[in-house]
Amino acid sequence: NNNSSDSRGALIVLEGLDRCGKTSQSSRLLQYLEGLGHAVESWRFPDRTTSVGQMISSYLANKSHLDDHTIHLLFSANRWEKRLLMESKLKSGTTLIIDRYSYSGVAFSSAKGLDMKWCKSPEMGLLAPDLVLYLDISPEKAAERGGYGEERYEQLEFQKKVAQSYNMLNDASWKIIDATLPIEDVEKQLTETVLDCVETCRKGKPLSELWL
Ligand code: 2DT
Repeated sequence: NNNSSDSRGALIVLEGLDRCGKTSQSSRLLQYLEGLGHAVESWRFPDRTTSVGQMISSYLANKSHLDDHTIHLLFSANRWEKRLLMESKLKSGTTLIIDRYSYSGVAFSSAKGLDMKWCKSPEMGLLAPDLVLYLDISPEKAAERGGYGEERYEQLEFQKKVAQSYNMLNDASWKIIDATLPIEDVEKQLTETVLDCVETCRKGKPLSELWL
């Protein structure tokens, strides 16, 4: 088994535009790793279950209005309130698969015109992902998949700006995956990369912090 006391879990993040397939791929990854006997959990941000998360949820549903900076800081606070738990899970050997993280935070807020450096600053000190899987799809193709919901941000013009912001964020931890391939092909690419990452972390790669 991969769970000796001195080995840690991997922090794996899925990012991408709305309708890129993040959510179905994270549940496939979860099942896959569980099937191999790994300790693994799947999380998502925003975490709408906390009181900060409920404020975010109401904002996204257009039930409340907040200044752009204010909502940005709430998204960040929603990650900070999970940081301790995240670190202890990882240190105890559990791999976390996270649907959206700080990159969504920066990409969506800077797409509104907020300064990117300002957007990154409240993320400083959060745990840095070991791997960011970016599910790459054009905004037009994502829109064709149909069913943007009713939430704020789920509009083609805005998603185009988000895509541009994402393009400025990719660093060494990123792996860009063609999200237009058939779902099984996307999954295959993800599982290969993820296994590699889990192994590297298990062998003692140190945890690090944003912003790298
Ligand atoms: P979901 O549809 O995946 O629940 O996301 N968002 C998300 C931000 O603007 N900032 C953030 O920090 C995060 C994590 C992306 C809800 C929407 O919230 C956006 C889509």
